[in-house]
Amino acid sequence: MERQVGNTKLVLVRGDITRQKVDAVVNAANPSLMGGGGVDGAIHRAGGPAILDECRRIVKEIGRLAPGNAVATTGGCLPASHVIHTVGPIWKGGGRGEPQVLKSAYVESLKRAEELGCRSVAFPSISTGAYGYPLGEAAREALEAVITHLEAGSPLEEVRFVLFSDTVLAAYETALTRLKP
Ligand code: AR6
Repeated sequence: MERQVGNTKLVLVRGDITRQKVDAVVNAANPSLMGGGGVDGAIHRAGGPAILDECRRIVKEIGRLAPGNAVATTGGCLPASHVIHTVGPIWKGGGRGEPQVLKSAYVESLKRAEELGCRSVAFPSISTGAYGYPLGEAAREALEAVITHLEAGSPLEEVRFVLFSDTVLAAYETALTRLKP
């Protein structure tokens, strides 16, 4: 599924984020930036040790990465030149600022991509695996945040959501269909 938002093409596909030929891929990391399971594990495995080396340097400099923030490293051996590491919220029922933190994770990641001069960026479905955010709600927050940011004007040509299963893709397609054009 695709939708034009301002100057940017918004695309939803099923796939593996480590294989995307885009300028930057976003990692659903944790505050330690030292790797983990899910998409984080896949990115470090496929991208090799150069990514973790840069993460170590960043943590030395700024400490742990707060949820809702984002930092960039090399893409190592990935097809993407850059990895943007962000931390989504851990779902605790929805009353602890989870929607705001999730939106911030997307918007801060878009800002890092724009600062790097990227033309294309790929996102996974942040927080909907180990962090337990309900899929339908996360899809709506994610798309709203990205669309609002792009409508304000962005040099990005493509923002791609790379969703790991038919179920996750369907949730994002439903959420996008429900959002007004
Ligand atoms: N490509 C695209 N999506 C993927 C891939 C992949 N290769 N692998 C998994 N997913 P999760 P979170 C999907 O758990 O909920 C880590 O341990 C997955 O099916 O990766 O933000 C970190 O270190 C799901 O739809 O991220 C943190 O501790 C989505 O990616 C914690 O997990 C997100 O699932 C972050 O949890």
